[in-house]
Amino acid sequence: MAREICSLSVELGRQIGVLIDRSGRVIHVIVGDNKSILIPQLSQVRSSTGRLKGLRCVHTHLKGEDLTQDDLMDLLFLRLDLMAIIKVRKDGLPENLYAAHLVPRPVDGQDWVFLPPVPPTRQDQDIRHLITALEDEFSRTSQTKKVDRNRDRALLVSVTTSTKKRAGESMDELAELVRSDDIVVLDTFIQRRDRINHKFILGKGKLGEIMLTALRLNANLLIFDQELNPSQVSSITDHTEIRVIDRTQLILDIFARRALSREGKLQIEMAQLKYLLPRLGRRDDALSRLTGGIGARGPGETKLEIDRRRINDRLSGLAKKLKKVSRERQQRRSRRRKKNLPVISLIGYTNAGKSTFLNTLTHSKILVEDKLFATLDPTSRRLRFPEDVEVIITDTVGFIRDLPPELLQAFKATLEELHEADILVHVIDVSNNRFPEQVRVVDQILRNLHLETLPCLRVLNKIDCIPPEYLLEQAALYQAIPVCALDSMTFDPFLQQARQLVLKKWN
Ligand SMILES: Nc1nc2c(ncn2[C@@H]2O[C@H](COP(=O)(O)OP(=O)(O)OP(=O)(O)O)[C@@H](O)[C@H]2O)c(=O)[nH]1
Ligand SMILES: [Mg+2]
Repeated sequence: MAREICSLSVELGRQIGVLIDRSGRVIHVIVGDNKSILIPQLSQVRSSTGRLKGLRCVHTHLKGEDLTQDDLMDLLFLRLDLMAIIKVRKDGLPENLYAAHLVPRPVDGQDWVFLPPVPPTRQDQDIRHLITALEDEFSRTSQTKKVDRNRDRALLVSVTTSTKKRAGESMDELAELVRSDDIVVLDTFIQRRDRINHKFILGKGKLGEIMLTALRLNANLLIFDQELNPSQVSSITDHTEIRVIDRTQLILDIFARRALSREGKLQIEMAQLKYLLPRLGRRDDALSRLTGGIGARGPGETKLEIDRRRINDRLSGLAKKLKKVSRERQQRRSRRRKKNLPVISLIGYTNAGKSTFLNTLTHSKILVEDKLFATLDPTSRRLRFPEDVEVIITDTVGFIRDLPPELLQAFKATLEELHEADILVHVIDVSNNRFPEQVRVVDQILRNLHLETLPCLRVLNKIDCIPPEYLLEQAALYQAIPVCALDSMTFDPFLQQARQLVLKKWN
């Protein structure tokens, strides 16, 4: 076969390449120009269950050049079993075959090794043995990081203009979010830049480094700390097949997993679709490149338009259902109002301890977890203060920095319920070293929701985890009441102040 390809290649003056699977079958033929070939997206090609793609690329080089940097990048980005070139002589006959493959550990500082040149006819058997051995070696080297195969395994990436300290803190929070979504974190990369490129989120060199780590640690997901635009996403997915998501999608995913109430589920589906809609454009691109635009289309209508219309239909359907559900909620709420009790709403950054506080205050058993966004559905309980003042106390969804606007919009109805509160109690996790930033974020969200005029009591929670001197200092600084939400013995100062505020507002 090599002979035919070489003579055709010379005749056309173009490189010709073939993708060969492990049983030796040619599954794709590529015709390039005189200097390069462009390997198509292979995401739909299922050819191996191993770490490598299960495909090798063999192509012609017409001017006697060695494997190029681009060839090696393709080898890496597409996780090819092998990248090989055949140098073709002027008379159209094959010279030798030159090949390179990836290695689990760098050899002499290189991430790939070159095989000695061989006549092209003599490759097949040896190469198959070589690839089997390579797969074995790759899986053996990552045994040290044994992880559950069913869980996603991610590399976290931050490309940022902010300071090292802030980038690190933000990365820590991203890791907590990732953990809350039941994903394993394998490694993190922080790339600081003077400016962010709006087309390419990462340079090819850095992307190469990340892909190599992904291959060696067996990661299947890249999660970016920054929201990515469609062009930045495709600047990665055009070259590699690894899944890419950003922080917003991660938060949406956590919410989708955790929503229990019908209203919550509707709200999240809406937020996810709204996030998806402007990002559809590029997807169709990739799709039509793969399918050649055949199938799944009505006359005169592109696949993209159909998807858009479906999503828009679904969105208006959701909006209707939501309206109905929130009417029902309002009826419930006005029934509660008739009981004429003051309402205290607990608010605060996610994981601050709001639900724990409510549980201990009212002897309830709302789900409490050391995960972000444990609570999505608002819950109310009655609470009797000393001397028989009775109130309703409600728990809400936690806040977070850079809350996706789609999500804020979707939860607007739930959050608007906060307007009914007589008093807000802002629960702060003083044991978290990022808490000052978290307080700022919560105050800002309250302003955005026009809730800043409500009386608000600040509570410093988790005081069991910090030294007393530090607590004194911070309580004075934030004019906040210390509590340990796990221990009702610490609640007296809070109960007294809350009671006073209620009586003042209520009489
Ligand atoms: N040590 C200590 N841990 C606490 C305290 N209060 C809450 N926690 C822990 O903090 C974690 C989060 O508590 P939650 O009550 O779920 O926090 P939340 O504010 O409701 O969080 P979201 O619902 O996710 O917004 C849990 O692991 C709690 O056990 C406290 O006073 N001391
Ligand atoms: Mg909660």
